Amino acid sequence: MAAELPQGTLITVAPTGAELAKTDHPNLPTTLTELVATAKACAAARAGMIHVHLRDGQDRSCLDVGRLKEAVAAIRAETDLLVQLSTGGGVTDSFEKRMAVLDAEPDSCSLTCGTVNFGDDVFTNPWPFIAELYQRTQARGVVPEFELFDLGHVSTLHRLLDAYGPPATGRIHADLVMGVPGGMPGTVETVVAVVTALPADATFSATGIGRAALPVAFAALAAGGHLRVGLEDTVTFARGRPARDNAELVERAAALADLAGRPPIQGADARRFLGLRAG
Ligand code: KMH
Ligand code: ZN
Repeated sequence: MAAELPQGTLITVAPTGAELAKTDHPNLPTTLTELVATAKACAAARAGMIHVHLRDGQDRSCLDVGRLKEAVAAIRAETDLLVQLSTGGGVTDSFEKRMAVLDAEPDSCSLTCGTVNFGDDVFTNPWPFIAELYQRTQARGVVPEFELFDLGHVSTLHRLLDAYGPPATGRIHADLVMGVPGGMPGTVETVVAVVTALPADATFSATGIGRAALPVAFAALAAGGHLRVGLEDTVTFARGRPARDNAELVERAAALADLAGRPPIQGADARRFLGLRAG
């Protein structure tokens, strides 16, 4: 019989992303020192996982494996956060570089289940790339977090599992990214549609971009899901009021989880939730 999952809410913080710059938010962590300080503050605010994008000196997306390894080690040295590396990178990063992210040996990686219009750009994720990346996660025991930007991405998730079986850890965990211009909207109806279509034993978190942040968080919690927050997705706390920093968004998510009666899980519980052995 499968072991029971820890109760509670996994809060993932996505502090940086690939698109914004300091001019969009002064507390966007774009250096390793800032990233580690952010990780510590967000762990104290009760985040359980961090979704990492690195930047080069010019604010561009950086998928250098050496620097990713350094970041994974630095975050692990200072916090008990699970470390999830983005394999999405920025829209111009090559498939090869995105795949090589696994060489940095994170606990988890994002794995987007389809192509999506992304504002004026296209975030490209064709089936051969998805299938190859997924098999590499299985070979390395890295937990894939299946990023779903659109309802059709759920069909690809089913296709992936049918073709190659479950992730190495046996756990299927998805993240609904809602409200990207070109992707699915951040509404209650859409949360319900996606969650209804997920594999029966899957868990999910959700994040709403911009003004979709709060409706999506409430809907996800009501549907038994988990939360992702952070400046990658939302730079405001409320209309016309910039978020102080990532930790403030995590603090609010933790308060919502408390109110929902499913307080945040961290450390060993978060690891067990994703099917990982004790760290
Ligand atoms: N920056 C976006 C193009 C991921 O991290 O896997 C892709 C993204 C998704 O942020
Ligand atoms: Zn990302």
